[in-house]
Amino acid sequence: MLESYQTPKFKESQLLEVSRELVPIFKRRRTIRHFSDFKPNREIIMNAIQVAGLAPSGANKQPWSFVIIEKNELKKHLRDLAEKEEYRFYVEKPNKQWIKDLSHLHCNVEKEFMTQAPYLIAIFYRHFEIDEVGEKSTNYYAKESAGIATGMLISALHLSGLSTLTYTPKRMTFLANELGRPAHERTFMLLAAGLPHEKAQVPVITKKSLQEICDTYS
Ligand code: IYR
Repeated sequence: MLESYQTPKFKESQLLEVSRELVPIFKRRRTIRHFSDFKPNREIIMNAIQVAGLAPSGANKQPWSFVIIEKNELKKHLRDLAEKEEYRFYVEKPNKQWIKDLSHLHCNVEKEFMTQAPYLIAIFYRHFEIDEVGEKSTNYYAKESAGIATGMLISALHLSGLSTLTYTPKRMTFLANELGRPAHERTFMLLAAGLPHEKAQVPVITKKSLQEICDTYS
């Protein structure tokens, strides 16, 4: 079934101006690793997740779940497990090139943000669904769909004034296990959200220019 669609909000004469305004707003988005202990209203997180849930997905299957973690004991427990994984990554089985590529980002085994950030959002995706009678149905492009939704989540949080950290331990099955997720869910990433610590610092990095990332055939 189809229904008519009234395109969004702006007059044709405003489109260019609006698009230009977005650039500096998103230039200010940075991943931060040190969070303030101020806890923003949970509804901000919920609203951003609602935005994420509006993302396009393969066959509109919406193959994602978002789990908000606020409890201090749970954050501490997940941090301990994450640091075990990171010890393996950085110390026990280091991939020298990978670690060299990360050196400018100042990350290490310690994952202080996992207990510091007021909110951790674990994001899961599913390659298939299982209904009440155990019947399976396929999802399409599940990981790509979760990636798009996560991008929208990060954008919504940024526009709401919150900062985030995208955290992807090399092996992240511990997250699905500890959170008691269904066996067919895969962990996509953990997103920390909150306000930056007043002494937060970010690495000096550059982004590729428009010319470098964009080719035009006009
Ligand atoms: N998961 C590790 C390593 C790491 C990997 C990538 I790719 C990064 O962009 C940053 C870190 C860690 O979080 O320290």
